[in-house]
Amino acid sequence: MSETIFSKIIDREIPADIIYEDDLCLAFKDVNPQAPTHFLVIPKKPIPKLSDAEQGDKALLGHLLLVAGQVAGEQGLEDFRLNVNNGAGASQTVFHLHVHVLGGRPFSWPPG
Ligand code: DGP
Repeated sequence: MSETIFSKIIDREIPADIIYEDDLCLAFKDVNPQAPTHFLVIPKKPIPKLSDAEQGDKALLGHLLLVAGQVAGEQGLEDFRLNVNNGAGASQTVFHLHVHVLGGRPFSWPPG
């Protein structure tokens, strides 16, 4: 996989407002927030998009969701929305798997 802006954040080559890190993943504030609270949870493993994940990534994917919920709580969110864009046609722009976590405002359904 070619290097992305997110692998540079993992490697501390470019700055980010990192709010959580462990051996498997990183959470940091989105540079272009779409809600009062908007952060991203990314695996350190460079999986380009969700549909590239494999059976061996099962525990990692579960970990990303658990971390998303835990950090949302730490950020003071009770209600929040998770979003994963898979592919350019679904508005994915950075091809390193990431879970958007948004909160602090009402969300409508269905999403746009
Ligand atoms: P997506 O469209 O799902 O690929 O979302 C990519 C998100 O990544 C988008 O909401 C903006 C955010 N983003 C892009 N570049 C940077 C960056 O350099 N730093 C941070 N913190 N966020 C970024």
